Amino acid sequence: MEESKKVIFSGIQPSGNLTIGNYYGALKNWVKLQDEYDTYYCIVDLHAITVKQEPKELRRRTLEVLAIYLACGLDPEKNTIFIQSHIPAHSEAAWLLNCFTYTGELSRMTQFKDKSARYGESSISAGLLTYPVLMAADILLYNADLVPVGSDQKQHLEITRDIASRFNNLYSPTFKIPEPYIGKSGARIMDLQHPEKKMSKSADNPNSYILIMDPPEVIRNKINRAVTDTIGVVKYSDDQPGIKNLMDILSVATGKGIDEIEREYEGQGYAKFKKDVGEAIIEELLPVQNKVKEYLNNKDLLEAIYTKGSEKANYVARKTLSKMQRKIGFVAKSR
Ligand code: AQP
Repeated sequence: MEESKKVIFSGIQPSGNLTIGNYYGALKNWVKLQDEYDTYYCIVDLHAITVKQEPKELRRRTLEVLAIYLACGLDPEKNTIFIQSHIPAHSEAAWLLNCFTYTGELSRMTQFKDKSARYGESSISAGLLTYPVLMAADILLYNADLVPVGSDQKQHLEITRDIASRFNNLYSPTFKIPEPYIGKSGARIMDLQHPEKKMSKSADNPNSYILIMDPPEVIRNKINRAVTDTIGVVKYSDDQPGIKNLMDILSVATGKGIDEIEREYEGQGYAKFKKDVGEAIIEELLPVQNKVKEYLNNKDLLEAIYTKGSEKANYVARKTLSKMQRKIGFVAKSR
């Protein structure tokens, strides 16, 4: 039975505190996949250090992300949940795959262009350029069939497929070629101050995002300050990107359809609408926040969970890595 399940791999970087973008765009959907698929959910700390991180904060956030995964409903018995840096095969495979990737294709990646523009020439690490190769290693090590990706990550999955095919053609079939997983529900949540950009945990202005751990008062204030327009009608239109985003949020938080929301707020202006969006988020996040706090008070349990996850992940990843090493022509280690 277990063998027939398709494999899914995904992860979130502990590069900042998680936002409702991570919640509605990733976590809430991951939970729905845990019965049907063989799922690997990773906290991708190796990816996080492609930009500067404060060590103490990185450590704190990594455990908090794990607590959030669990609090959102990911069951450690059903999913392999682990911390990326605990599995040396990720770094080793990434090096090998680096040698089958062209610098030209890496420098064309939109995320690299965006982040390098943001952090300035002198502080762009080589890791930021080779980030997609590490992501390819993450996915290919577990023979993932499917990778849930937001539209911003599509390019990285494409390059993973290219690298895998290149390796397979050069040697012999080694890697499964992964497909994007497009969920039935799930939304792209936009920046509350600049709704033309996606909501990002590393945005400079805290009013741009709502954190999963933001207290109710903060959530109310941030929604109140969210940019709207002077049209004054709750309508799902590209001319009203701020309102459109808030409608998407209300829809994923309550399960109401967009048409239903338009009808409900017809002729009412924005005040009541914004209030309801804030309350819907609070209602959904409060139980999650309480569970996160409980998990964070039980560090032994967190340690037991990531240790168990890394044992399974390590077994699978090492097997793929050995296969890669053998095909490339490395001399096998004596046992
Ligand atoms: N705004 C969003 N809307 C929908 N989905 C989102 N995701 C992130 N932001 C949104 C989804 O969360 C998963 C993991 O994201 P990540 O943290 O690994 O990287 P990211 O996409 O680069 O997220 P951030 O918040 O923008 O991180 P920083 O600021 O550190 O670069 C993915 O499945 C992603 O689609």
